[in-house]
Amino acid sequence: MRTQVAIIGGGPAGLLLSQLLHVAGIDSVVLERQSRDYVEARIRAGVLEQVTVDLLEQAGAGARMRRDGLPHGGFALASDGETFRIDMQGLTGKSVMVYGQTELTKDLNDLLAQRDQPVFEARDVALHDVATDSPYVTYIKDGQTVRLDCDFVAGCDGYHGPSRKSIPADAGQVFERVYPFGWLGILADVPPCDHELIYSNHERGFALASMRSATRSRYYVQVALDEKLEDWPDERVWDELAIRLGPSVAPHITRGPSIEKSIAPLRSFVFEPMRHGRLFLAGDAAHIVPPTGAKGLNLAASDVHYLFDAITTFYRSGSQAGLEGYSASALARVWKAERFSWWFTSLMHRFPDTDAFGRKMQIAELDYLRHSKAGAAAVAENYVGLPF
Ligand code: RFL
Ligand code: PHB
Repeated sequence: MRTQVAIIGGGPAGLLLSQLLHVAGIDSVVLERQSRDYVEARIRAGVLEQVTVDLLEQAGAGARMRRDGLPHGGFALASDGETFRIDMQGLTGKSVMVYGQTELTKDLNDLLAQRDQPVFEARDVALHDVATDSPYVTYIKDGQTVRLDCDFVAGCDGYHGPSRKSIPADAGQVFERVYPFGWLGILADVPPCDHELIYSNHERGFALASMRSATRSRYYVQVALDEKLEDWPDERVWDELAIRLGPSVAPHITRGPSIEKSIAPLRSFVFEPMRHGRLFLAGDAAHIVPPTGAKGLNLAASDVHYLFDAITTFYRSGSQAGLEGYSASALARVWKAERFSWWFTSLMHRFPDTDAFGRKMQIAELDYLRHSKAGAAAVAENYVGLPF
């Protein structure tokens, strides 16, 4: 088989890239290890930046998001139960869209299905000769080994996929920070406690009130890394949320049975460069952010923006300039989102070594953001997403 762009991974990055290329008349094949049901059931991100919304529109995948997504012009920060609002719309003129990653994935999969893509349950995907002008990918489908020749390989296979691992160790550098806690997330079919998100710094640890729709809520609490899900029956999660979100929010929390519950560790990670020969990394394959800034999915989309531009420029004009510059352009935006996510995580969580002084610093900084328009504007500008 032959295609122009072999895309490894059918998460948001791979699906969006494939659909944008299709609209531009460029052929691609998406290889996804899991089944469609599995991919669409993974509960992850919920907040889209305007640039991500625009890219989905450009890909022709915006109709349901436009109808069902919830535009948010602000969010609340809470410090030991006292909340104040960051007015994103007023401070930046921009807003974000609350629309689940599951829904975005379904919308893109529906479009790709029209051309029999992605190839689901593609096993043992391996990359070959990516440092040459004739790269290819092999995989096993229904017991048969398939060879897929291509011009370019897009590594969109997430943190654990084979693409980044196929780059020789001496051809790249890893930058990493692992945080000493995780997030326990709960999804429930109950109305959200507020019309906007609430990020809370509490002495018992961080909590977040989020949502997927007017009838579906998503909440998180910071937990120690050795915590087990069995020790967190739903009632305990609701009790903890009520304490950490504070007395002004607690009465508005509607409890209900969880339809999903999981613990995710927090990590900052960047692999540089994001290109090796004809292999281009995009999304979680190249970088991870802690979820506090809601940037992971949005960075995947912004990488795709740069990569799509570079590939279309190459096929239209033969110019390699965009391909040569891809890693540097993408990384400039990645590092700013890494910084914001690291900073917001540091501000809002309880660290095992947070002493009385450290806690006072967090409270003073939150108090500063509450009363300083300049401080709040910097938070808002990063949260809505920096320009390309
Ligand atoms: P994905 O979504 O991990 O997709 C990679 C795909 O590659 C497949 N794959 C393989 N395919 C073939 N062969 C192999 N050997 C393969 N190995 C892996 C996988 O099955 C998968 O389908 O990466 P992508 O596309 O780069 O997208 C990144 C986002 O999914 C991720 O950054 C976000 O979910 C992060 N994130 C959030 N991001 C936001 O922008 N806003 C948020 O509000 C937000 N909240 C979150 C989050 C992530 C979370 N978790 C669970 C880590 C909340 C949580 C709790
Ligand atoms: C979510 O709704 O899953 C969500 C929202 C905001 C974040 C992280 C996760 O910062």
